[in-house]
Amino acid sequence: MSDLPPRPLKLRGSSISYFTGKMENYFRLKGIPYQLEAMDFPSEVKRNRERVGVSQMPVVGLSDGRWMTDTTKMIQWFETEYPQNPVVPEDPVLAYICYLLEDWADEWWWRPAMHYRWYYEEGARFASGHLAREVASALPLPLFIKRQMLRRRQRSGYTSGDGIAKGTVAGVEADVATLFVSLERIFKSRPFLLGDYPTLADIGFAGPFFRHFALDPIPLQILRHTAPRTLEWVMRLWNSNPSSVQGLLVDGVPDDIRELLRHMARGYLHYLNANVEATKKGDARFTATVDGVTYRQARSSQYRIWCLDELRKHYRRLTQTEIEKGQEASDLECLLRETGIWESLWAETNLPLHEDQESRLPFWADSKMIKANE
Ligand SMILES: N[C@@H](CCC(=O)N[C@@H](CS)C(=O)NCC(=O)O)C(=O)O
Repeated sequence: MSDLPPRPLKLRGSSISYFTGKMENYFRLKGIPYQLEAMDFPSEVKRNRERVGVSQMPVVGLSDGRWMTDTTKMIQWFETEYPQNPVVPEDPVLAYICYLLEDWADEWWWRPAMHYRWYYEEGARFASGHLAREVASALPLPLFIKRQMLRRRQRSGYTSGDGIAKGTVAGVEADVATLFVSLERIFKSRPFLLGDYPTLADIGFAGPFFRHFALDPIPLQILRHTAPRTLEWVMRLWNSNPSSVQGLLVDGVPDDIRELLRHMARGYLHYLNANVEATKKGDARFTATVDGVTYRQARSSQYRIWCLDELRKHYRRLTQTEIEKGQEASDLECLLRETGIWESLWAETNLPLHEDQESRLPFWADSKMIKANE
């Protein structure tokens, strides 16, 4: 078992960033010391491209001088380096639920989180001021210009420029409200998503919640009034450390988790397949109706093709033993069929992946989640 790093790791990002917050929750849970440093725009954009292939936050600097990116793959790497108190449960069904929920949290809830931050004046005022001072302080421009630039960049990259038009807003917000209802139901019966202590599923959901829904003025107000238990969970997770890993995980898959999986199947997985279709056709943008909400001119993402492939690979790896034993259908397959995940997971044939795409992660990324206007 390796010892924890002797010196704090460098975590370069922003104190209000989605994925920086996810990584911090992970490091705290594992007791891995880190130092959060503000990423410096624009000077670090070029440096990060040279170091890790893309410019995105966070990046993590190891004491041997190597740099890493992509929270999903970084967490997998740290789990092999520091295997004590693993965040992925041993049980293959729960392990797979973790991979599903992490991916859903990373790739689907990003857009609503950005929506709440940048659509409403309260959120945009807070975040543009914070980011202008934190990560763009070296940019030689007046503060109000930097704030305007940030608003425009984030909106055109991630909200109005990624499928959210005026007519989409109600649907996006209803989707978030449905998630809050499901989470309240879960936290009524246990402290973390899968039981008495946090797993990768909680870490994944730290992305949208810790630095967005539970920080930005509008969703925070909604959480206070409609989902106070979920708000408590955000802080319970943040306040966790290796000694919190005690007690039991759920025995079997509770109905409340099945409900989340159904929600994911009719929404995110459907979107992932529309993204595959668009990418196959070479379309940079596509329109898709997902769970009753029409996203027009959403950006297609090469990275998310890889995400779907990763979900398939995890499934195959986790069910290897059952397959070798000649068992007809694994317990996991039954769960995935019942919740509607199965069909969408395998619907697309010949995923349009690039050769060896993302195979060098977490030390080198071939593509970004989605491209913002830079
Ligand atoms: N899949 C990546 C996503 C990282 C990411 O997209 N981070 C956002 C900020 S929270 C970012 O840097 N976006 C790039 C940009 O805005 O140019 C991860 O898990 O680390």
